Amino acid sequence: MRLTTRWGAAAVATITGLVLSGAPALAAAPGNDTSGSPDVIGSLPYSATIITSDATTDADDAQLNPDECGAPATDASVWFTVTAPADGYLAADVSDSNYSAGVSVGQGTPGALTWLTCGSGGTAFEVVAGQTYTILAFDDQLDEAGNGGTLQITVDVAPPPPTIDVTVDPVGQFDSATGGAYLSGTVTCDEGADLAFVDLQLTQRVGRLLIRGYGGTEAVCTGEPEPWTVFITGDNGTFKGGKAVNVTVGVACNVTGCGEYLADQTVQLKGRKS
Ligand SMILES: [Ca+2]
Repeated sequence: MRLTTRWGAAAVATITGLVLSGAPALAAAPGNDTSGSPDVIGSLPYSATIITSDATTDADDAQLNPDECGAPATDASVWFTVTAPADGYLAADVSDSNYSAGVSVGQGTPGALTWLTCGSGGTAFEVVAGQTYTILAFDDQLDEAGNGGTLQITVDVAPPPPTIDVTVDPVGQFDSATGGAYLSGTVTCDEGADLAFVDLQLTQRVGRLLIRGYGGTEAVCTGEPEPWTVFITGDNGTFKGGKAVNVTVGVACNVTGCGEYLADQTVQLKGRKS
């Protein structure tokens, strides 16, 4: 599943104008073109293929595209509702459509919808059991062409954002040949994370200088503690034996969102044979 969040300003800036295709003969708008007649998603996982070439956009769409969402367009929009089977997260994915599609999610009745979140290609959203959510799927015109096409939409339960925990060994090593320092530890993050990394900032007072360096590594998320080692060189000098302060940032993301870890600690640097 490929999901991205919101629409970036750079992407919006590329939109120079909409090119609307002529309506083919014998065409008809899909039954869920307007907010008053959504397709009701009965059970999950849900998937559907809908020809949206003759779907239209209207004022109700605008309610689900506030400035915070920022979709360049909500052309060829179609509507769905889904009632959450349990507390947690749902994900709506339209990235397999044959045009640049996006989704936006809200709650309420048509004409009085409260926007929750949106995304190009899809989005995930937190849900409360028994509550009904409105999903709008549309042509966001990032491809600057056409009006809809073949919409492929799936809606399913999604995992919560992954958790991540990082440990840093209290003793690191400095390498007198290079002036760099090795820090090590473990990272524990939930299986299923698409992206995870550990970033480190190491600072050490050496004489009158505050030596500062940065390093990082991608993390493997298995649900178990996995070892990491990072080599950090000082940007403005070399590290020495003694105390140093380390700031650790860990991030792990999945389709729903990201979990973060942030901590600082004192580490002791000891010499290493190079
Ligand atoms: Ca519509």
